[in-house]
Amino acid sequence: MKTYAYGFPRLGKQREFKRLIEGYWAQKVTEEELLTGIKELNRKREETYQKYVNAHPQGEMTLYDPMLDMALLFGVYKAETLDEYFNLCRGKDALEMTKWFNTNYHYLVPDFEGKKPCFKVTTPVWNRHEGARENVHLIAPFTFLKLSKNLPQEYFEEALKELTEIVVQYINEKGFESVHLEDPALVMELTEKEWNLIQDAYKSFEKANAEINIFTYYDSVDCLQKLFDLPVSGVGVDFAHDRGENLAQLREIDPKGKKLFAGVVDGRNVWRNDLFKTAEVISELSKKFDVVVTNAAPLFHLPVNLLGVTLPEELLKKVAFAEEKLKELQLISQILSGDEAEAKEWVAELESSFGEITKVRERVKSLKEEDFVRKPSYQERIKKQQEVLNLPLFPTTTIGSFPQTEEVRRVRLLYKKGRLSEEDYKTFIRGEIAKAIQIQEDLDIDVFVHGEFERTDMVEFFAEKMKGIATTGNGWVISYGTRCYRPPIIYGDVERDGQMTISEIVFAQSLTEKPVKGMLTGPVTIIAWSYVREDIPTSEVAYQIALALKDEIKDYEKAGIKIVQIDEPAIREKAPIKKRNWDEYFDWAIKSFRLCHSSVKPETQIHTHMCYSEFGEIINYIVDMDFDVISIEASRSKGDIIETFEKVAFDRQIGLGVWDIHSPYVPSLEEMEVIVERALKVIPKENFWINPDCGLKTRRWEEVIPALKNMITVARKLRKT
Ligand code: THG
Ligand code: ZN
Repeated sequence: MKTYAYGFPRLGKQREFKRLIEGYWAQKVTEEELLTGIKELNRKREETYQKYVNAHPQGEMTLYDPMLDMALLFGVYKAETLDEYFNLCRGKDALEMTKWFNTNYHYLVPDFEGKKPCFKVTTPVWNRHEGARENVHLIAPFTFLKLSKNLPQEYFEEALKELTEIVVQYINEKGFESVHLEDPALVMELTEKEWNLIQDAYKSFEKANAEINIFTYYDSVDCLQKLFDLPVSGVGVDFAHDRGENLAQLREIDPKGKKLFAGVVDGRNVWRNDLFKTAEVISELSKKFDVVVTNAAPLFHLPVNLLGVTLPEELLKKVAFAEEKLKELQLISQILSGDEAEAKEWVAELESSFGEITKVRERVKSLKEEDFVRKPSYQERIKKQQEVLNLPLFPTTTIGSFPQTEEVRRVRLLYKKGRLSEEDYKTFIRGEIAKAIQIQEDLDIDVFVHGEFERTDMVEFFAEKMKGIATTGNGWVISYGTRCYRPPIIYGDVERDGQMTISEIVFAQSLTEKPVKGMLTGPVTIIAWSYVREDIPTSEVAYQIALALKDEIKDYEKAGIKIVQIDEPAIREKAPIKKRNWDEYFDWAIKSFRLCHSSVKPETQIHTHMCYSEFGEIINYIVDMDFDVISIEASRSKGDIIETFEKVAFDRQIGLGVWDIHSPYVPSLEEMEVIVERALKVIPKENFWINPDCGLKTRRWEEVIPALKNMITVARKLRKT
């Protein structure tokens, strides 16, 4: 049985990718050092593949993002120098960034600016295909165009045809022997028209003098037979996240002589594969298909390998990161050739339960419908909240975090490494909180935050505080560009191991008369940015986390905290790719949020925050979360958001971001006022808050203070009119 793998992380075990590229940006690494360093890193990646599998793509390495590389290769943008290349990635002329399907990876969005595209083969500064001949990595034309923006509908058909032809021309000119073509957009819910366009355009692959294998992943393909009808050599499908829909179709499909790249090893979650069960499926499929065993989705959603990872011993025997996933492909192939010894050892611990079954299971089981419902109604409780809080019209606040200065980071690291005592660390954090409170007093903000100086990544912070969630120490994954995070692993029943955030919030509140917001990360976001157990339903995990947060909120109330914010920035990204699966997802996602706050006092005000601008399709679900106040991003695409709120009956309070914190630019009074004026046409002024559009941890105080000053002035002027 042949094995194949793709999408191995480019980051490097020591995060070499980040060091090289950020080093180049800081002018500490020369162009030549960067390019040789990246090539060396890629060589190591390819060596790792070769240790375990028969074949892998070539030319996968990018300097920032594969979508950008496609756009450059086929003439959508131009980059003849490295600086031109990176200007498209960051800084004021950078492309917009958005989530890659339902993952936490962000890609650069090619923008056609409403014009008719014109493609041509170019040789960009970063020639990722240099020396590549076999399984040369490309993003397929359909996915590329589908994920781009401002390509007018009337040009789509022609663009798809043209781009496909150009891709074929490129393949032939370069003399590639085989091509690895990634087409994950084929798992979206496509119209019949789209399928026709694809079939029509992809006819051009007949003219390619290379074997073309087309890979889909992250979900099932609705019309899988259509892919086997295409003039390609092989089709790759995902068996890990397809709800069984791919396998069911394959049983009926006519292979038409195509290879089946059976994606059986999960590329998105860390759990070890049930190798013998997988081998059975492969045996069955082999009767009909020429099968190649592969991963179900690119492996870059996983850390490089388990070396030096700080997980409990028992957990280590149950998980696999990217390199171990390659090993699993090898083991499946061994089983199929009758060699079972090593595979048996690998799965030996799979059945054993891990982590104790705790009382939280009972607590979740005994939940009733009324536990998800907050009483009294919003209209009644908002009056009580207003009596307690006594806020002016157009209340001002910030989202949660304040700048994480060099010093904050340095001191936190010292503490983590054990070189600073807990007491000294706490004193330092309290000092930072006190400074932040004073700054907010001086600015005369209405609702305060403590600044989150004790938190690195918000999800990792809560993971460390909760039982049943492990953190990995060095399990880094790229979120976008060179930015990384370490997803925790939710392996057991989740419970609060004592208070998590109370002491910092209460300390902050003790310094001021103004209300300080309690700050929590919601269940869906904790799940979305972690690896989650699969032995119980995700909904149950969400309710366990919600109960922990619920207890935390009770403690806030006991300590006199009057406002609690539960952030859910990931609620949109975690939604399934196919909309027909949305109701099921949003049902538990919303209920988990409601469970957090359902038993708070009427006068406790519940806020939430989400940071993206496409609310149109989810607004009705969002309303159902039953918060009192929501703050959302608006400063980039104000128009769309305001339109959305015109269409629904939205009776809650809302803070539209009047300042885009993603750039160091300090907006003027006038710019903020434009946003407010437009919004006030659809949102009653009694419901309107004034705030930035996201947390301020990536900004510097030098930008924060003047921008907040302008924000306060806007609110004051509004109150006078
Ligand atoms: N946390 C997690 N996921 C996220 C976000 C987050 N996904 C979406 C959004 N925010 C954007 N993602 C990131 C991820 C990482 C960083 C910024 C935005 C970042 N990381 C530091 C780095 O790479 O240098 C890591 C620093 C450290 O912890 O040592 O800046 O907030 N889970
Ligand atoms: Zn945000």
